[in-house]
Amino acid sequence: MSGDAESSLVTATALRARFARGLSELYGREVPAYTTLVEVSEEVNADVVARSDDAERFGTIERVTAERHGAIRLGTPEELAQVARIFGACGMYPVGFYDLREATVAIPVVSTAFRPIDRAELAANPFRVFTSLLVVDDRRFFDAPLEAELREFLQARTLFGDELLALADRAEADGGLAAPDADRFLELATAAFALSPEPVERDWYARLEAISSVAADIGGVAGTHINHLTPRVLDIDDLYARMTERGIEMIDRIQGPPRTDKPDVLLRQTSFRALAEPRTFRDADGSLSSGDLRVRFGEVEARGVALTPRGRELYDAHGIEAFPDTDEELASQDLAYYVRDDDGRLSPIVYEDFLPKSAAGIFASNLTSDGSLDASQQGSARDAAWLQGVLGRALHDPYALYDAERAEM
Ligand code: OOG
Ligand code: NI
Repeated sequence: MSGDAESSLVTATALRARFARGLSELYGREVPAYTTLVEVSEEVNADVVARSDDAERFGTIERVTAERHGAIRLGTPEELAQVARIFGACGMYPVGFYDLREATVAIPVVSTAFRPIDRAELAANPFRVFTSLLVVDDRRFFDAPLEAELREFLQARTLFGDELLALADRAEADGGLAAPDADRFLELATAAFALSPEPVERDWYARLEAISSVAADIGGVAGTHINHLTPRVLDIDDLYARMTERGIEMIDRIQGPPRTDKPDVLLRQTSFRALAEPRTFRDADGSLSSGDLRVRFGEVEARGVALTPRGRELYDAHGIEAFPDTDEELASQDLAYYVRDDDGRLSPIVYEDFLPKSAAGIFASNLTSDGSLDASQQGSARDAAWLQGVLGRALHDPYALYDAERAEM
């Protein structure tokens, strides 16, 4: 390819930034309370920047202002492999394996997060999508006849069309797309995550919902959709207070480490309750009627320094109280990841991933029913190797990425 053609390509980095913006506009139209959340987040961030000298220690304000994570939920391995190609076009690769079936309130999914994996790309735009896959053969949730029905329903739908996938593959092979193709790719990719206007089969949805509302949200509807889109905030306690002041009902707590005077670690998240969204239902006699579903909500997060395996072990066993008070100690005790900047000061490596406990808490806080689970049955085996096979591409280990980043500097 000639230099000119190459330089006129819309790069993966640009596609990712535009994709995040496109989804943000879509979600803002669909869930107006999200727009309020973004506005309040921007107010909080501006105030933190105005009052604090080291507001940008976990990333530039430009990065943080544009930063979002999305959550989507899929039904089949094929759908997951396809979405990996779409995200791959945007320079987002699968990182980490999360088994939410092991949570206190078990959710019948396994998950990964698609995100950029190198420092420059994260700095340019860190858009990430927590992506969950329903485990249809987990007998604790679905008996054999229901599994068969689920499979049939899921096989019959197409989430990502051929044109979209062909553009995604071309983008990934060439490192970008020519401008008109980029526009078309982004139009199709964004539309694939819009709420489907297809009527929801009322009885089918209700049967799944009795088992798990997440199962119903995946296997009970014709399309996938953004479940939530999460802005990043520099002071989540302040955000929580301001949202509550505005009369928005938040979940009862902030998930993750409590606030302390120590360096911020990992990830803190909170959300507002899912809102009723009008949907069309099809009843058993074929007639259409309107109703609503509560599955989509607003979440916000604050990010701190990434912990090493040793730091994570300490955190899981003893909580944040067991941590030392300074960056120097966190670094010298190999509890958290840092690099040294040109002046020899420690600069934290931001935690770019998710916390299974918080993820389960976020899922659980928005479940409409407790669901039901047959604990006498065996869960089906799923692990990172299985997921990597489904994805057909490397599933990155988050610690390996943080280690490499630390070693590079
Ligand atoms: C994903 C829940 C996990 C997070 O921020 O931990 C998540 C979902 O609700 O589909 O997004
Ligand atoms: Ni989330």
